[in-house]
Amino acid sequence: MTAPAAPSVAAATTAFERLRAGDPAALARALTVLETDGAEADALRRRLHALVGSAVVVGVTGPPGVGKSTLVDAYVEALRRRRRTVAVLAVDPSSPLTGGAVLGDRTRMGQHTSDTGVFVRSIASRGHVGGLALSVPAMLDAVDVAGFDDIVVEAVGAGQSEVEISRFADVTVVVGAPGLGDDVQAIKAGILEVADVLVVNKGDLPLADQTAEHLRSMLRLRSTDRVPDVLTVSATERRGIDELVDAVAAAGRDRGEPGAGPRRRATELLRQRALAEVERRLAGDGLAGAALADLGAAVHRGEISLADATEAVLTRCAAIRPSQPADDGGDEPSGRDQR
Ligand SMILES: Nc1nc2c(ncn2[C@@H]2O[C@H](COP(=O)(O)OP(=O)(O)OP(=O)(O)O)[C@@H](O)[C@H]2O)c(=O)[nH]1
Ligand SMILES: [Mg+2]
Repeated sequence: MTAPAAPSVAAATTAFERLRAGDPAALARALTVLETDGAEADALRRRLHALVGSAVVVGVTGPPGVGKSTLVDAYVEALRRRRRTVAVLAVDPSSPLTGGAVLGDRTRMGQHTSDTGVFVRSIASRGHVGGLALSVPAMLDAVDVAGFDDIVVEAVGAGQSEVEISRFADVTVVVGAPGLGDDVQAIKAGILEVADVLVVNKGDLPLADQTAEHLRSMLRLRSTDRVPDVLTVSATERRGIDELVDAVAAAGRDRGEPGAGPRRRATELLRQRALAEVERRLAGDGLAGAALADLGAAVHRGEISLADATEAVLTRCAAIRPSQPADDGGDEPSGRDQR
């Protein structure tokens, strides 16, 4: 039996059609829908997944203050000279409660506001309890459908977001600055691992070349085959930016056959959803939450191995029906309940 289309599905269909027609207001609204993640988001995501595939997603990350935003601005300029359209999603960790930062200031993108080939959007990472990955991959799909050639995601390298970014970007650019060379912990090993291209920005300052050399020697110590390029650039003086565009394009060519990026984003979305859902079920005081406490006690008493207890917890989680069923619901009987 087919239920009549829910209002959310009708709204998502309209949103999708306007998006595909390249309406910037529709894109802004679609991103809000996806970020807020209600019933309409689910319906919209389904439509988006079927059609994405041509935009190159570049993740730009690195410690605070190294010049990521200035670099992204210069990068956008260089892409526009090559007649490529570009959307920038800036992940902003600042708190909306303390006023945060003004978008134009934060992203340094003010000069592009009248250019229809550039779209800028800020994403407040504070609202994303389960991490950015719960909504950003779908937002990237929306921008992709809207027809942009390139998508740049800027994320401050604080917490998890830098590594998260690399999971749904086609190319990950890690930015550092001179002075970090002596204390390379500032660019943590975890970030180096995800870099496709490493940039030492502020190349106009002393020690930039030493920092780049330092990074190169660190990279040579690793046992992986994939050795990222290390480029020295100056975002403020617009030096080395075309080389960066070329390096990103070269790295992007290795990203797999068409559709690989969107598939990876969908997979990442699924992975994060599944993890968040397990968290949610364990946090409740229903079956899974109680099972967690009971099994924890049994592990403590040595009655069950940690591995077996883990399996048991996951089994309990799987037995709980979601409180918000997926959009089509399937035809499973609604037998089990949480209480
Ligand atoms: N000398 C020099 N300064 C730069 C360069 N690029 C950026 N800066 C300066 O570095 C400071 C930080 O720049 P942002 O672009 O805001 O750095 P960010 O990494 O985006 O900072 P967060 O978003 O706060 O992490 C600003 O004062 C910039 O003017 C550069 O190439 N050379
Ligand atoms: Mg910034």
